Amino acid sequence: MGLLDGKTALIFGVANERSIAWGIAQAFSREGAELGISYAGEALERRVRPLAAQIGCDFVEPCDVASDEQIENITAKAVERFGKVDILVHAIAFANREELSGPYYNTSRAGFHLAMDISVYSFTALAKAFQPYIPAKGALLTLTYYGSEKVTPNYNVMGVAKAALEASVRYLAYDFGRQGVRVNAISAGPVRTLAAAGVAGFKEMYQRYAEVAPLRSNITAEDVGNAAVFLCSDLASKITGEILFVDSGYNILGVAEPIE
Ligand code: NAD
Ligand code: 0WE
Repeated sequence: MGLLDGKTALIFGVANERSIAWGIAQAFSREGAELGISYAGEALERRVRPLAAQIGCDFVEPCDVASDEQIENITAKAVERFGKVDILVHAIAFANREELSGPYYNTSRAGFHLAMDISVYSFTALAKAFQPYIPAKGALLTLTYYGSEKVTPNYNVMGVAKAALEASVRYLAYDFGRQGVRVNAISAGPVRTLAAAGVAGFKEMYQRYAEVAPLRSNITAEDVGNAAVFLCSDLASKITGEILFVDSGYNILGVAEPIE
């Protein structure tokens, strides 16, 4: 008996085996969901297809979420294949690298728009496209980070984007509530994925996190996958519009104790 038996889930944002989306896909598969996976562009196909095969998933489709046309296409393909989509997971973010260091006030207009389009609007665009095909008891899920609430040096425009994404979760939760569909986010602690690689100061911040967080531990994509199973399963049937921290308790701290 799996927690997601009989449910169809479409997961956006698998880039490689370190992706949080991949941790979610594995956990969903373990719990009995029928899966579809979407990736950003042709270049990723040779990485993503073999991963999908590992969990017996053969619905593997590209979708650049900057394109309304590609969102329409994948919606049509998913509906043709599955007939309905119970669960949609959005694990996508992007800002130009130059926006992720130095002072926030140097953010360019174009860089601001791009970060908002890919990291925020895309969740709303997917919600809109799939709305007619998500039955009651369905769930939408996105991924956020604490830099939306408190300053994380260099996170910059992404922090502003995540604040807008979290507000989108609440507005979407209101809209979808009438059809019995829930909308939530997981706020994950730092994970060493492609999107974290090469970020100025990430390594130091990641190490310090495990020293100061209440659970004295970093988090993994598997931890996020397990929380995602809960939020998208009927166990969470009255939880919507919520931001659930999977962060070893880091966000409750007022002051980090100095390390000896
Ligand atoms: P990742 O690089 O594995 O995943 C990011 C994904 O976004 C990639 O699959 C990439 O292809 C996709 N993407 C970027 N532009 C796209 C576009 N135009 N169209 C479609 N897809 C596009 O990194 P990740 O850390 O697994 O990131 C997944 C989510 O988790 C992001 O929303 C990120 O902000 C969030 N998050 C990450 C961390 C962390 O420390 N890694 C912490 C909290 C939240
Ligand atoms: O949401 C994220 C990753 C966001 C991200 C990262 C990149 C790096 C490479 C979005 N776009 C890009 N574009 C690139 O070209 N995280 C929560 C991980 C992360 O990223 C940071 C962090 C943390 C934590 C960036 C600066 C400071 C801290």
